[in-house]
Amino acid sequence: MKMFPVCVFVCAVMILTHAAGEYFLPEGGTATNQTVKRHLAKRSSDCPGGWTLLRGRCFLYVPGPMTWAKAERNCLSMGANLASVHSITEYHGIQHLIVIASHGYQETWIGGSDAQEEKAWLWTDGTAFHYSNWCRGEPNNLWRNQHCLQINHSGSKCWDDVACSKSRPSVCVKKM
Ligand SMILES: [Ca+2]
Ligand SMILES: [Ca+2]
Repeated sequence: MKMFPVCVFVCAVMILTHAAGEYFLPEGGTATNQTVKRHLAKRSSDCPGGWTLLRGRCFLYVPGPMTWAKAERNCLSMGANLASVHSITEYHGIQHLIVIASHGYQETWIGGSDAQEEKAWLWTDGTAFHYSNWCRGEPNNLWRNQHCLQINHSGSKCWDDVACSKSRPSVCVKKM
């Protein structure tokens, strides 16, 4: 009978230690359901199945060729956008993703477009368009009808503006 209070104390400490280790409870904080839920969500914030984590965002290569608008809508249906790219490292990461999935450097849609205003390139996910990897002489807006961004163009595997009605595989992105 005397052991009972000891056990209660030790067990409580063990449970609390375990809880703190698992859920990163703030010091002196209490394990309200909300706290635990929030920290669990943080811990289980890896990318969904099939998506690849690249520099804090989740990317998915979609092999089925679609027009640019259909590709964006397909990404939207998964809570994502066509991919924005913000550095050479990120671009290489996306290219690697495509090579792994398709065994080649397919010309692929990402989320850049100047359809709203010529030369005013925007990303569909709303992020700033400050990095680019255009091929020499691109974007050239050929026939005044090239407003969508494909990657892996030509031997240099660089960026080209093409007609949005072309069918291409695509890459989606979403936040973790
Ligand atoms: Ca254009
Ligand atoms: Ca072009």
